[in-house]
Amino acid sequence: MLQEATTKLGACPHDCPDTCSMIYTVTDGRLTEVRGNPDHPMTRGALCAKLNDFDKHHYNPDRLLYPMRRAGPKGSGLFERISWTEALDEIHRRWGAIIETHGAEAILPYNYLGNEGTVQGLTVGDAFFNRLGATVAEKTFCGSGSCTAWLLTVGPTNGTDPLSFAQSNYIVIWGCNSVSTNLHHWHIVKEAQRNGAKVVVIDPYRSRTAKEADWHLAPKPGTDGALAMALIQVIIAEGLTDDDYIARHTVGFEQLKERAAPFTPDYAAGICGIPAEDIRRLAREYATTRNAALRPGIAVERSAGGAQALRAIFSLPALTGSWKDPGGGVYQMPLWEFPVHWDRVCRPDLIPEGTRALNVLKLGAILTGEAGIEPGIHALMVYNANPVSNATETAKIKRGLAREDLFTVVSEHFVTDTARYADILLPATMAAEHDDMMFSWGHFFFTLNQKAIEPPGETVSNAELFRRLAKRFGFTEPQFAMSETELMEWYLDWDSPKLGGITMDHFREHGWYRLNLGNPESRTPHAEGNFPTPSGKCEFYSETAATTGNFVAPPFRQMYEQKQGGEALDPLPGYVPANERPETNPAQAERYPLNIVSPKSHGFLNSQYANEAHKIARQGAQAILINPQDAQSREITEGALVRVFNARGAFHGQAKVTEDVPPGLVVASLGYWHALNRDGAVNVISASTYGGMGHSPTFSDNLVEVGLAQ
Ligand SMILES: Nc1nc2c(c(=O)[nH]1)N[C@H]1C(S)=C(S)[C@@H](COP(=O)(O)OP(=O)(O)OC[C@H]3O[C@@H](n4cnc5c(=O)[nH]c(N)nc54)[C@H](O)[C@@H]3O)O[C@H]1N2
Ligand SMILES: Nc1nc2c(c(=O)[nH]1)N[C@H]1C(S)=C(S)[C@@H](COP(=O)(O)OP(=O)(O)OC[C@H]3O[C@@H](n4cnc5c(=O)[nH]c(N)nc54)[C@H](O)[C@@H]3O)O[C@H]1N2
Ligand code: SF4
Ligand SMILES: [Mo]
Repeated sequence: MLQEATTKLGACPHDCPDTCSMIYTVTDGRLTEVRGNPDHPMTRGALCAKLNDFDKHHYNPDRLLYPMRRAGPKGSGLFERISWTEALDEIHRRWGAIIETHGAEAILPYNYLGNEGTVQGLTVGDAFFNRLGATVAEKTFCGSGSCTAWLLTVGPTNGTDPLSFAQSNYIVIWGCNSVSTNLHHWHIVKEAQRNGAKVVVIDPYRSRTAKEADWHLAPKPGTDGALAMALIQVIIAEGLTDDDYIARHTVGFEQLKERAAPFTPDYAAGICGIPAEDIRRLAREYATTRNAALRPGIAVERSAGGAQALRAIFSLPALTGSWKDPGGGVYQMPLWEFPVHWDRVCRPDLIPEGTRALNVLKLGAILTGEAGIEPGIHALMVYNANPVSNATETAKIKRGLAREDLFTVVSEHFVTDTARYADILLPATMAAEHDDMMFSWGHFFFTLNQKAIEPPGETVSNAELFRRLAKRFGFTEPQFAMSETELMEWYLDWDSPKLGGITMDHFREHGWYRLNLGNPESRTPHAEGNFPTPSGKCEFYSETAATTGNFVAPPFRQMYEQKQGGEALDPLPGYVPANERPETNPAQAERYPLNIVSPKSHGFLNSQYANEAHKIARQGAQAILINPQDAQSREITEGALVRVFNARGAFHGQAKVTEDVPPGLVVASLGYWHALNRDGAVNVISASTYGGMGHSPTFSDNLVEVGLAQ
């Protein structure tokens, strides 16, 4: 007999700014429907194309359901089933021997944002690995450069509320493909557009979002700094500044003015490729329209000068006084004001004194020994992450993973490109099978995810995985025995006024809570300055940049304040040329003349869903977008199989010959699996070089050549 359907409140687990509130329907113990929560002011009852059949994802027959041990050569994908006891025993034995011979720092945890929950996400294993004494992994794939730039300029503020964009009259979306990557904000932008707001998109190619804009401006990738400095130059030179705001709430105006002076529109046009007249018009329109908002995406940081460009962009609203307007200011990554006790989550106090930190953007060099570190890495544990798809220089990572003397543990939903190299594979639960509390980097809501169904097979949540490991290693700190619900209770700062006195009961009843940060319709957090910087002002000139120097912001090097700074940074924003552009690196461009950008796909979530036939069918095979001029000179026709390559590697895709990309640029979206492609995927060509700040990646700062496949 069929039972009545019941519902539970869910939250999307993905690394997506929208963090949707969901409703799980369960019938007869089975997840039968997942839909958007209609009560949630951002979700508004709708999920995106990736998640609208999320229930089916849970029942994918390819799911990893049991612990496995490798039963073939590394990378072969051949495994045999073992028990949890065998798996934990083997991990305990192998790690124990490595610790004895090489020290615990020879163990490297590699986790990222496969799940971004407070309990199951980026930080879930930190306390355990800190207690073990493993190398601390610095993970700066996403947002690190923008966050360093944000903290230096305006401090740890949430900035503008995405919901406030309903009040905006002028919206600049800068390096963000909102239609695909921030859909629930895009709805608000469209609403403002219908009410008369002008929507400007700044993107090197005609993205889905650019196609829906009122005005698309296409800078060459990695040249945003020149454009932003020119906007500052025009605003100052033409007297469009809010002098009272500048005098009361900013530091370093005179120095910024001097820095910007050479960036006339004509000069900047020569660098970024946008006509001078358009630069002037953008500056004038932005500065003279009240309620003018900026939405920079993550993509801007992905070049040598990305973070410096962002500091210039973050300076704009303080020059024009747009922070005074509801629907003015900047919507960046509003994660700073979530009241979470990150020190309890990560337990930095457990890190043995002097333990090294390694940045895993360099994973290939670390694993192959090229990085020359001592002790080398002998054990790797990957969870919430798929570096072979998503990290840089991935051919090198594969070579490192193939090392016979490397003991690799991977916790996963599927046998991904990375999981194929595991010595031990551990099966992980999906969202409807465990509890979690989501914070957000795209809005001001905490969202509860309730376990709705029993985990299939022998899958366990990440929190349970680390409970089991801690027990096997004999760790007795109370945290290692806490349930998911106990962890949430302990992690959240319930006394914070931002939580308005609520308890867990509120979440159980409603599913979400909006932080007490003011009404989005009238909210102007920096109308009177109040920037949480050392000076309390918006810092065009940052003393911290000069004295403390470069740093990696809390989310990316565990959630605690960075203690020491790095190399000195420029105290002012500015333009820093890209590493790999024909103008800045002519020698390399001789062999590899085209720039490549590799943004997010519409149909996958990073590498997730890219193994599901119906999702691939909708997204299409790996496409290489190329301008007709570049295609013609290479005898490439529409649909031809092409090879994209540089000295770091090569991958294949189908040519899409289109005016959507300008000459000199190709676009290949992220996510495709090596195992399902002809060979490799886009990150085989990506450099592991750091961007200018926060050890950000440089995914938009690479040169390649494209030719017909053999
Ligand atoms: N070329 C290029 N490269 C990029 C980017 C780009 O734009 N271009 N973007 C970068 C950015 S911004 C990011 S955030 C990174 C993303 O990099 P990743 O965080 O590695 O991305 P995902 O593919 O979302 O997730 C990785 C894996 O986590 C697994 N997973 C999901 N949930 C769980 C769970 O609960 N438990 C366990 N154990 N595993 C789970 C999934 O099955 C998936 O295989 O990629 C970066 N790489
Ligand atoms: N559908 C979907 N949604 C996602 C994800 C996904 O994989 N798929 N991933 C999630 C994650 S982890 C993240 S970080 C966000 C990222 O979301 P976004 O910030 O939107 O990042 P991207 O889609 O990588 O790039 C956005 C646009 O920036 C452009 N761009 C690239 N380089 C430059 C540059 O140098 N300057 C300028 N001005 N523009 C540039 C690209 O052409 C692209 O159209 O999306 C999240 N949402
Ligand atoms: S991926 Fe983003 S838009 Fe899609 S359901 Fe999840 S949070 Fe919402
Ligand atoms: Mo990301």
